[in-house]
Amino acid sequence: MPETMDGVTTPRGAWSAAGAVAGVAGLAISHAATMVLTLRSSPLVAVAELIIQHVPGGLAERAIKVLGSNDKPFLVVVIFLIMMLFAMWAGRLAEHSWWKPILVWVGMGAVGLLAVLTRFDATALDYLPVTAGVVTWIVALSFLTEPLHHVDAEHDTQSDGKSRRSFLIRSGVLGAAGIGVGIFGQNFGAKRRHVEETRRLLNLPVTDPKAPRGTMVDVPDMPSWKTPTGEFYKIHTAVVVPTIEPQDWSLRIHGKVDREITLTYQELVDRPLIQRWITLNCVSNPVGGPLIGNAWWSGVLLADLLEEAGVSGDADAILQTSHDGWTCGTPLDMVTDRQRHAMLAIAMNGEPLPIDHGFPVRTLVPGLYGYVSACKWVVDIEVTKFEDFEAYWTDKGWSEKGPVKIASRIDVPENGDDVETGTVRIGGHAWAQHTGISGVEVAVNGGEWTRVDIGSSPNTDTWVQWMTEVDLEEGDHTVLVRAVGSDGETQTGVERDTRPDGATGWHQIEISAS
Ligand SMILES: Nc1nc2c(c(=O)[nH]1)N[C@H]1C(S)=C(S)[C@@H](COP(=O)(O)O)O[C@H]1N2
Ligand SMILES: [Mo]
Repeated sequence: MPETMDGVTTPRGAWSAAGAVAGVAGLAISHAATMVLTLRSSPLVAVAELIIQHVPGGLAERAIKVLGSNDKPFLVVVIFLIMMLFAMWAGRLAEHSWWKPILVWVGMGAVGLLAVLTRFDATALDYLPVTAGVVTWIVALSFLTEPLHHVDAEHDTQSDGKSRRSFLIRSGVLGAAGIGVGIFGQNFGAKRRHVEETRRLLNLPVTDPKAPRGTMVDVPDMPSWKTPTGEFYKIHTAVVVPTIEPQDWSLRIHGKVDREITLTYQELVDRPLIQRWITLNCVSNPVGGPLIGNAWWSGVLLADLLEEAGVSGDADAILQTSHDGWTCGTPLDMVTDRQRHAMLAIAMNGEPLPIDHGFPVRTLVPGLYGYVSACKWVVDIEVTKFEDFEAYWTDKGWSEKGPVKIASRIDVPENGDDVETGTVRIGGHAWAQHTGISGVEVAVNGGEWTRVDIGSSPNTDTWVQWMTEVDLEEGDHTVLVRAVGSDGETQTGVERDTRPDGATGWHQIEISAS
């Protein structure tokens, strides 16, 4: 084909070029996604690692001899070039078929997925960069080749010139966008890595005690009373969580106060610290659900800071704002009450807060659901009135106030489990933060409510574990649990949805004994 396109050699070449540009764009996106999510390595590198892992020893040795320590970068470049060949092939296939290129992209994606998911440190997020890359490939190729479909290679007409120009412009835009996103991802990832490093090097004067004696009941497979940080549930609206260097953090306390306060991280850490066991839970936790955790938190008493600021008489709320713009409103009397121990937390289980749990500083108010109190990455506290603002979730149909409702859960056995007939140990948790739990009752197969053993708790702000033994004959059985608060209130069996202010109802499991 003798004809040339401006800059691109032949129409055939244009289809290949479209494939190559789409290929690079997809790789850039997957790299950006990898960096933003701070996963260890991009899918391309994972493929290289997969190959290295399965290459016969002798061959690997020879490669190392020839290439020295460049063997890995070399492999990555080779894989990149092979992918480019496939990408160009996909581009050429697009001339006559819309689905054949998709098969090529999905095939490459499948290899990438295999590589990232078979790594020993694979996480649930690892499929995201691959998916983002494949989607980009498919969309970018159809975007690029759309003008090419209007080019008539045999007869050069004026409209051909337009289509070609359109193709070149699209390639340029897409290529630049891909590179831009790649660089953003790279920088962002580097920033998170840097904050991660600062966090790791922080030496805070905090402790990390074991669960106090008597808190744990003796039931095999019970989750521990103290939730390991890595297992603590996470809820936030931010797609990309804030990464804040402690030296860049400050908190402004203002509004209806006598003296506005601005605190730096160092000033906060230098203040007297309090440390407490506190159970935090989410208003969206369904009956029996997992959105609850118990940790050892270290921080500064909010009541002290608010006293220094001097709150004015007609205020009834604080409006907290996070670095990412998320907001929540908390009753003022609960954060000025010293006995409630509302705090600006800097550490969780003896370590600086993990980034995902609000590093460097988050709020905790025992007895309130997270959505009205536990502001992560908190940077602003305004003393104000409830009637003067709408917070993030209250604006979306959730209740303005969110006191924790008394609740209980069966952890062992799990719903649907098969157990052996005879004596079966059953265990779980019960909570009513800042009120406390005085008892837990269990009913088997619709029988009478029976009091069971409960573990101890260091304060009323934590959950308690409970356990009992029941005799089960062969067949299906149901177990129900309910808690009794230290205020005498028995947990209601009336079933309510999580919205607007927290679920109610008894947790029930069905198990079968054989
Ligand atoms: N900045 C910010 N803070 C937030 C949220 C959020 O979306 N953004 N979610 C809240 C909700 S709904 C809960 S239940 C808790 C969860 O805290 P965790 O992720 O540390 O378990 O954080 C609260 N603080
Ligand atoms: Mo929540």
